[in-house]
Amino acid sequence: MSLSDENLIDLYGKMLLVRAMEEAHARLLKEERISLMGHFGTGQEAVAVGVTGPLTRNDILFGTHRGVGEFIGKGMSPRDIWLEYLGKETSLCKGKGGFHLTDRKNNIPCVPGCIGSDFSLAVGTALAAQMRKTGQVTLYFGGDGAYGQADAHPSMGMAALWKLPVVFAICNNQFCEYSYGRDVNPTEDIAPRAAGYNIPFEIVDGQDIETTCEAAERAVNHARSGKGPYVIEYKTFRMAPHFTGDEGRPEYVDPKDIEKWGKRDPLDLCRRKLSDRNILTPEKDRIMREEVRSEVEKAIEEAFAAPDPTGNDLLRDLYTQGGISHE
Ligand SMILES: Cc1ncc(C[n+]2csc(CCOP(=O)(O)OP(=O)(O)O)c2C)c(N)n1
Repeated sequence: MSLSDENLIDLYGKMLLVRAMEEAHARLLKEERISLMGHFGTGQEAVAVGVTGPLTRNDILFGTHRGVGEFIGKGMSPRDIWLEYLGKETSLCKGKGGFHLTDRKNNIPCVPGCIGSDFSLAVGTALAAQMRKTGQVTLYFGGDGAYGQADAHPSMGMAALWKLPVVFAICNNQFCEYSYGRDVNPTEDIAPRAAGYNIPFEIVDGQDIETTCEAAERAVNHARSGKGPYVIEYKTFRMAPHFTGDEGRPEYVDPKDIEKWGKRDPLDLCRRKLSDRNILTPEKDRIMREEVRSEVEKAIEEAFAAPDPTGNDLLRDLYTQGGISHE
């Protein structure tokens, strides 16, 4: 099974957009036009874009602090992200979100500051979908570090017991902040823990967009068809430092790993596939990159020009009635 030409080029475009967004973020920090730090997902684009590939807008995403991949994949626009990053009055959270992206219209409830504290929220949205029979799947997308948090286990246990429509996806980028996973995890793989809850799991290559998206498709179909939760572990590597304030401290990263994983950059791999299928020429690639870059620049300039919130705006909309929407 392989993705259609149309699907593959669409996912490539999304990965280009993710990388361009994060490169622009880095540049604006360097130029001192912004002070918002970033945790970039360079090298992990095929995981974040692939895992969200099979989701509909109606499905629910719990994403991570690392970059914009899954948010772009779920449908957030560069404009909405930059308005949020710059804390503008016209942003989705009217200046209250920052880099913890939240987008009600795309069913992205929150990114918590406390890693892994949202596992039980994902079980809650999956339970609500099951009770309301909405057909929605919840995707909980977290790092290998997040899956070491205590709340992961009762959440997986309840999801399995009640056969809830939730996919637990693990982005194993081999780091938890400043430590290699091998120094903090007793096992090399995280996903087999699912067996303890009788949840099916698989472990797949995180660099190949077809593999990442197809694994997500199997998981989402399983959850949507009423069979309960599913776990996928994506093997990838964090090419960026933990965060933008960490640039000068890469001493804990083995340069051999950077060299090895750099050879399997997900954008390069996808470009090669597209070229092998004769659907991407170097010229078309150049045009796609240019279009993506100008889309990002336009979003940034629009966000800079947007109004800032007033003191009163910051006290508005702190409580809501309703919650997750469903069609
Ligand atoms: C409960 C908690 N402990 C520590 C932190 C600080 N922290 C922020 S990101 C991060 C690393 C999390 O690792 P992982 O989930 O693997 O994601 P990655 O950063 O590798 O993408 C840590 C420890 C936090 N935000 N919350």
